[in-house]
Amino acid sequence: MKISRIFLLLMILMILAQSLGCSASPTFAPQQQTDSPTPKKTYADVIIGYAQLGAESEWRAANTQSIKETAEQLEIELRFLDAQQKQEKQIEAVRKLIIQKVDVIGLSPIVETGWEEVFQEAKDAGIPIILVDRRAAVPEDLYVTYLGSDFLEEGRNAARVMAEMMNGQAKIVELVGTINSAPANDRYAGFREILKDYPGMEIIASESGDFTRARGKEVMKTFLNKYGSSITAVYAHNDDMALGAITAIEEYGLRPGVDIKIVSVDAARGAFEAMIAGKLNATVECNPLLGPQFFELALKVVNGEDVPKWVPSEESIFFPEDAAEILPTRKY
Ligand code: GYE
Repeated sequence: MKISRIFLLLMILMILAQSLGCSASPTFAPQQQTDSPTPKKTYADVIIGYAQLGAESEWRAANTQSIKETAEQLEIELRFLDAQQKQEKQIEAVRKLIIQKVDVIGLSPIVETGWEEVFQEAKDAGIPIILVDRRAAVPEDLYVTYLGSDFLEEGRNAARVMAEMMNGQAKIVELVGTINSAPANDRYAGFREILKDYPGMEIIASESGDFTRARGKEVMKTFLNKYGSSITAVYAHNDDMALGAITAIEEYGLRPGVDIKIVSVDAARGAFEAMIAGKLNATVECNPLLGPQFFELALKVVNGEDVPKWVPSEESIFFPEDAAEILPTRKY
């Protein structure tokens, strides 16, 4: 029958038209855009965890303050934990932050080794790790980036300035930082690398003062009891130990900065005050104000942006002649 054929044809045409998307009754469902980028996260969207190693020095106090202050300014939710200078506590802190499902974990590893297991746990949980201030000896895929100083160069610079002020002749005692920490390892190695070219510069004793003023003083006291006034120079891996050594030298009856020359690392305010008083001869800068760069990196990482594997901080060296002028401008 003609009419039923026409009807059938019309039906087929309608079904075809619908399947091609030309429906007579349009729907208003939003179109799916497959190529639209996911919106970028802002500081308000992230929770950042930080496992600080402790509060051993002026440098560390400034570093902690920089991280906390920056988080406040940027209104970031920061979970800050302090490991009181114990690796077990710092590992525990990282685990706590993993459980809390923070977006990024920042940490300054107290020592270089022993991190693989807990970093792997963070990786398995999908939480990126940013190393701040100190490196860890782990495969590169276990952390996204390292933000911090060139400690080897700091050690080299300390040797260069000491060789110059001692005219290449010295009996040096060395106050080493925390054993097996990245800054102690590199400041030790960098110093020796330059000293190879100065046969008159002799390291007569080297011991750890754990980056603290109290230990620096104690160790210097034992050096003085053993070597007395044959010591002509002190190389301290940080200002706090140098300040401890200054007290020990004074108590021993010698003049720090005059009878025994002292070079240290950090360039914290206490070092400037000691230089103004003529008791310290140079300090090699190591910048602790890493908060702003850290959070900037953290947000980039959360948003999947590329970051370099190492972001070095810019640093210089300071001497007593400029100390009074520079001190008021120092932020730590
Ligand atoms: O030099 C020292 C601190 O890791 C660079 O640690 C830091 C060092 C700093 O205790 O004062």
